[in-house]
Amino acid sequence: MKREEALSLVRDQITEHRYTHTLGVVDTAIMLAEKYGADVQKAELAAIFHDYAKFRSKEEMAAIIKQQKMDPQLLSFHSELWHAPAGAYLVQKEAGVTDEAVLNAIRYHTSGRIGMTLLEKVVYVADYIEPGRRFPGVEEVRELAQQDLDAALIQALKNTIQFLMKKNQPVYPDTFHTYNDLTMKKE
Ligand code: DGI
Ligand code: FE
Ligand code: FE
Ligand code: FE
Repeated sequence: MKREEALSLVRDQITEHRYTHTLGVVDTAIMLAEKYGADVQKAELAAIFHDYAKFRSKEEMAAIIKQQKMDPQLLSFHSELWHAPAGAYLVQKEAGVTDEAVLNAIRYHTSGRIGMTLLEKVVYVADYIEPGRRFPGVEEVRELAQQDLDAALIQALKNTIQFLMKKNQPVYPDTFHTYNDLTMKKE
């Protein structure tokens, strides 16, 4: 699919603010893919579609998670997590994206997973550091992303887990598993 066609499909699904965020993720994902040797076109496509389902109703996303037999635990955790797996499904169904590597980068862009691919890491980190993001700790992750993608990803996960814990919110197990997996692999 061409960039412009994909962008116009996404633009109809999300708010203007979220669309601006998406354009930032696209630029950042392309930059990181070039830097770390990921497939640039796949990174671009995954970034364009990563928040496709962000404004679907909770009811629709929960129904998809049940019908498609996704991790049922998701439903016990914050609904903010649902747009990633539900989005991968909807992008396949409605936009006709079939590339599993691209769909997985969408599916795991919020929680991560054990054994993340380079493409998945690129999209995860791009989502976290795109130029429109302004939250405590983002600058540190931006700097790490210039040197070491895994270090940037670990720091982003750490910030997310700490942020959730400070608010007394539960942390989805895959978020912890991803943090542990990457931290144990680092020498
Ligand atoms: O969709 P975005 O805002 O661009 O970013 P995202 O998809 O990475 O994250 C969406 C939200 O999900 C964010 O506010 C943090 C939250 N989140 C990420 N991991 C977890 C989580 N929430 C819970 N409860 N548990 C998690 O493990
Ligand atoms: Fe998202
Ligand atoms: Fe993210
Ligand atoms: Fe996003």
